Amino acid sequence: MTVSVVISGSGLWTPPHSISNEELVTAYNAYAQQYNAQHQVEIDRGALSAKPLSSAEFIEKASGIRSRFTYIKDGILDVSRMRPNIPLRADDELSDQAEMAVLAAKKALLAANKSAEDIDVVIVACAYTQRSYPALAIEVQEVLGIKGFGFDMLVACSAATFALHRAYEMIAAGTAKGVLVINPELTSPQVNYCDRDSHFIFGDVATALVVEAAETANAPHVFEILSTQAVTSYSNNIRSNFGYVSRANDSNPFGEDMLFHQEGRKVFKEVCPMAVEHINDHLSRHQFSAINVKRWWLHQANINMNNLISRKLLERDPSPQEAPIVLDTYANTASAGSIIAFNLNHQDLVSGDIGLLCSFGAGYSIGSLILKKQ
Ligand code: CO8
Repeated sequence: MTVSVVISGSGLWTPPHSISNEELVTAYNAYAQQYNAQHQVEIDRGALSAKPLSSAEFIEKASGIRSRFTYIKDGILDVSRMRPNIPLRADDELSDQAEMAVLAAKKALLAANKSAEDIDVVIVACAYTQRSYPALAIEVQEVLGIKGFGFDMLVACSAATFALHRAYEMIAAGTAKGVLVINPELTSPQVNYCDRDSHFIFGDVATALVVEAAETANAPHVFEILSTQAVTSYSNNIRSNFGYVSRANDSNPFGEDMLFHQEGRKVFKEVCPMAVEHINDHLSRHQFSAINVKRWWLHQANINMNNLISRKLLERDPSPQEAPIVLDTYANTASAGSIIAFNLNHQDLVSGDIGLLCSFGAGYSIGSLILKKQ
């Protein structure tokens, strides 16, 4: 018997703090000017490069980002710190990312009209986990009182979609009855707020989705997963060298290459055509083309990337309703971006409408799901 698998609820937890481009640029420029004054001699000698100044106008034009949410604001705008000041929690306290995950998960359960007894798998999928073990998913499982099992998975920008693929397969195979896919994207600790080219890109958020069989779903907004498709292709153009081997390498745990860094132009040029080809290929498996898609919940890294991809697919500009953008307020939230777009823009669709959820980015990795409103 073929099991119809659905997404029956979504949750979005938005952190209480936000930082505008202007605030971020003011702090960065003060830091850069202080750095340049302190290193004037080496800069004049050519031993060091001066830190260039950032601009709020550039950021908005180049990325579509106007502000970002942060889990903790304290420290990020402090010129003598330039990183969030997140208090250390004891082992017997709830960890930061588990807290974010639980807040989003509760909202997803509510939207899906489900409780802990209906779930038997928890997947925490995001770009970073704050520790290796015990898995955050198991901590979240314990807090929510879920029986069964949980695991963490990291696929950077595609963690959320790749986790949804795993959830789909588990429900289809009958090895799970209800899966919670949660994306606590705590990106701010990995952002280099001293780097003009990347200080503006990321924000914090947590999203969650409930995946179950259609026959158990009883929520008002249910989307059947018609199919999934994924591809990866190795690239060093988006990289973080942060990892547990640093201690044995004697490398600096605060070094710049331990933080997010990228060749943004190359990423833009290489990922856009990959994404277009991937999406067209996925749609063609159903004899669909772009005109059959009512809603595009695309990865949210850069508005110009989304516009280019949408134009290539549709041969016209999409309306803001067709391909919603959340970058302006949320910035790039790693794997959660397309899920935020889904969360905020799915209730108006009617039975039979087709939507496409797609992530693209670091790895490189692309993950898509074709969804049909029930
Ligand atoms: N202010 C003023 N000027 C600037 C700034 C700034 N902040 N930054 C760069 N410039 C300057 C550059 O130095 C350059 O000057 P010049 O022409 O003199 O050399 C000029 O502006 C143009 O620079 P770029 O060519 O780099 O500018 P772009 O138009 O390409 O825009 C972007 C830069 C916005 C980074 C763009 O290239 C981009 O978005 N590319 C795609 C990036 C992308 O999708 N990356 C994936 C992100 S990774 C991901 O989604 C998940 C990773 C895991 C999570 C990580 C969590 C921390």
